[in-house]
Amino acid sequence: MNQAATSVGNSAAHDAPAYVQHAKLKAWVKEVAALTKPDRIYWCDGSQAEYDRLCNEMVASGMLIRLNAEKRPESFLARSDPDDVARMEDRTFVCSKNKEDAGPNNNWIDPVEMKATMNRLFDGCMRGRTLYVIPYSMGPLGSHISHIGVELSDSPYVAVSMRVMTRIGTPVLDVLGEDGFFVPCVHSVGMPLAAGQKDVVWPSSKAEKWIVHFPEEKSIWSYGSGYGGNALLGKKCFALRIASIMAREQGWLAEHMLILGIQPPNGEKRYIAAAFPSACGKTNLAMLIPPNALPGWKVTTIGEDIAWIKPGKDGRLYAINPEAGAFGVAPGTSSLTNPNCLDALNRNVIYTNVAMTADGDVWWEGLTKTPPAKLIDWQGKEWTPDCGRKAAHPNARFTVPAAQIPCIDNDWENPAGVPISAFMFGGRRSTTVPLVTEAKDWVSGVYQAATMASETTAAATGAQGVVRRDPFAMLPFCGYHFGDYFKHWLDVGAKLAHPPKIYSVNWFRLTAAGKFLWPGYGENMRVLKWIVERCEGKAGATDTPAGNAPRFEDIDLNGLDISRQQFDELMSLDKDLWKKELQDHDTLFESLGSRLPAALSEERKRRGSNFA
Ligand code: TSX
Ligand code: MN
Repeated sequence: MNQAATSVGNSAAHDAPAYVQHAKLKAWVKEVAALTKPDRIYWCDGSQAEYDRLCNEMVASGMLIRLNAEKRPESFLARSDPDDVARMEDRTFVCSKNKEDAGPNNNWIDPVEMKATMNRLFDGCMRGRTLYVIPYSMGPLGSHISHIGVELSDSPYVAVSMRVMTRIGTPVLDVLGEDGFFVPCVHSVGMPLAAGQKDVVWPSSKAEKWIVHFPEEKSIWSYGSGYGGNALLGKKCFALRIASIMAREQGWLAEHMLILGIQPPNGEKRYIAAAFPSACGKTNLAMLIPPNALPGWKVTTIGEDIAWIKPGKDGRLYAINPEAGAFGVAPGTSSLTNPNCLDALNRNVIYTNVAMTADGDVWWEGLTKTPPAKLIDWQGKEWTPDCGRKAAHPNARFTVPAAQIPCIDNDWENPAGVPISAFMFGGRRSTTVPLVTEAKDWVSGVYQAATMASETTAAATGAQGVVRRDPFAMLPFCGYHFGDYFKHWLDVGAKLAHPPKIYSVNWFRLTAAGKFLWPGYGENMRVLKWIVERCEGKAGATDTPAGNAPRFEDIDLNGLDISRQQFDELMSLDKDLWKKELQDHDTLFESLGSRLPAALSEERKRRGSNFA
């Protein structure tokens, strides 16, 4: 970005503005500035005017393209460097003092060594740039379930994205007061500018990228990437990895879950929290539209990616969405798969790595059945349907305020949270796992969640149909040892007077001929209805080795063309496949060593004899 177009730093000589009352925050910003040596420091106030100004500056620098004002008002397109397009799990580290505490589910480097590496990399790394100070709240301001972070970043794209995804600015400093707790987060794209050096459109480090967490300090350092979860540190780094550690210490849960509200035609509204690995359609489920065949049922959205969940004095669990926006995968999102989401994307959106039409609209694979005859692809190159390349990057994203989701729940910003009636754990499984089962008790439900798995899709990994264990859909996000995490879940449940019921679901089972047995999408409402009616004590089930399962007559299939025989296939348990499945559970459990809770190995033994 050229200097003339850059926000004037609002703190002369690197001093904080007078309204900043928090001595430790001021000292930390000074310390990081002394290390990183930015040209300017800018404290974000979080206002609309500031957001507009930063976006305009990025349009001037070429980092953002303003989209068609009629078709996509107040919306922008960013094109990242082709080497900076996704989270980097192999560059993500949890640097606990004790290696064992990070567990087999995390990369680990000794924190003393890592601090030395960070001090070397960050020395002078913001030269020629502005350091943005971004105070943010994860969760509604002042909620007893919320927590505050402060991200220091040299990317204006991060500053504006954080304003969409979290609550930022001076109101956060007001809540923080003189000595409130915050999670310090330092981020640099890792490309300092020499005097007079022209910037590139998407600065990032070619040499090295690091996403680093210090559990004991509760701090986050990220270097070299400007993309998504690598750079918007409130999301995966804080709200999942660091928050999962805080949650264990403090007796709550930080989970990779959507939260939806279900209003039956006659009856009490219920909330369900659900965990799915990537490529299972979590955002689609969070915004589901019930089929006409189930009149009167309504679904609303609290959140579509992360849930912070705390036990209440009444013995129930209460959840908030710590985020204020959605950073979702664009490809595959359409008026067929997710009309609510598509409506939300009409205005005030930051798109990253989607394709652009000649008239400044956006396009991605799956948006329309027939692609436009000509596009500018995600790399800025001319594109035609027969050119053999994707128009949008498969991990192209939209960044949209949650308030714009048409089905957003009235209580989505309720500081008290919403009471959770049930947890759902799902995966993409072509065989073995039935459409839905209910765990008989909390321990059995935790076992189901701990052993959940998903088949990889070609889009994600290049390899199709490989089963990967992804406990609680937290494999890339749990900030500590999975054995300790399972134990924490067991402990939380044991203390609850009214624990939520726990369900396993699978929308993706195939016939022998490779056809989907279940229509999915809005029709998943039938499964949600059965779950709500189970919570009300109204729906029936039969006892199976995999848990309580709906019989054909227990689940409302009215208006669906599914025979009893097809339903039985969808729900069937294959003894040989389950024996193999249980052996795979053993492999996971063995990797956890002595930190595997005894209650789970006992549950494993019970299941072994159930399937014998
Ligand atoms: O998001 C999905 N959900 C959840 C929706 C609330 N997807 C897309 C997954 C990729 C992100 C699904 N795909 C779902 C689903 O429930 N089910 C399927 C599989 C499927 C795909 C197409 C059809 C049926 C099932 N139907 C036809 O092709 C006509
Ligand atoms: Mn996610």
